[in-house]
Amino acid sequence: MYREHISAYMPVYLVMGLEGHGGRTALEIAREALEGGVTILQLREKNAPLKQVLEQGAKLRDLCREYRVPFLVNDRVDVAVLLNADGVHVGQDDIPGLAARQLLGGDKIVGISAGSMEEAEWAMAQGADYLGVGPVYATSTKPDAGEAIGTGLIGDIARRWSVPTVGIGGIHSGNAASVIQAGAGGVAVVSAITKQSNPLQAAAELKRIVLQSTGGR
Ligand code: TZP
Ligand code: MG
Repeated sequence: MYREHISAYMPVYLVMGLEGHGGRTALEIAREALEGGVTILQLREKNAPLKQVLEQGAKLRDLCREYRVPFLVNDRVDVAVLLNADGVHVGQDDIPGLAARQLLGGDKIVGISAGSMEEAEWAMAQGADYLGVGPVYATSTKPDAGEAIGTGLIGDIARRWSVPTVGIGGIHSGNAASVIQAGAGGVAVVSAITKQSNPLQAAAELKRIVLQSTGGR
């Protein structure tokens, strides 16, 4: 049901893992972020045992349901199915979008990463519901993210397709407006929310900036 309104969920896209929240639980951080106005949440957990991912993922999913925001799973279509998530986000080397959709069904969201026009073309051919474009700026959250690409690709994509996009990589309240002005429908962030002492306030500030910068779009 979220899929048909996907662009409405782009503004503040929270990407988070289960660990590394400075003594706080992922669930606590997520609740505050949702309270602050996060519009979609992606569980991106690369290390934890699957048992833990399923247990904690179910709690995050229920929390997202409470706040009526889509809950997505990074990479793992099997985990998304088991958790009855609202969709997946996959990279260029993960399960292809069309295959993910085959497993998930037509009402689920399939988001795909793109760091170049060629990758965007592939993502569009794979039926992406939205594109995660980046890394826009330098980030230490994903060491293998590659060189920052800036906001140019976001504009190029917006001129070519009507697909919603989120910028990702090194985005914070100081540069979020540029990402939106370039044509993105939202900003996807990890540290700008999860690493802040007040995730609620951080999310609310990002939302204010994004909504202000989208103007009438
Ligand atoms: N994909 C491209 S950059 C990135 C991911 C998952 C990490 C973004 O993290 P941060 O902390 O918002 O820079
Ligand atoms: Mg991936």
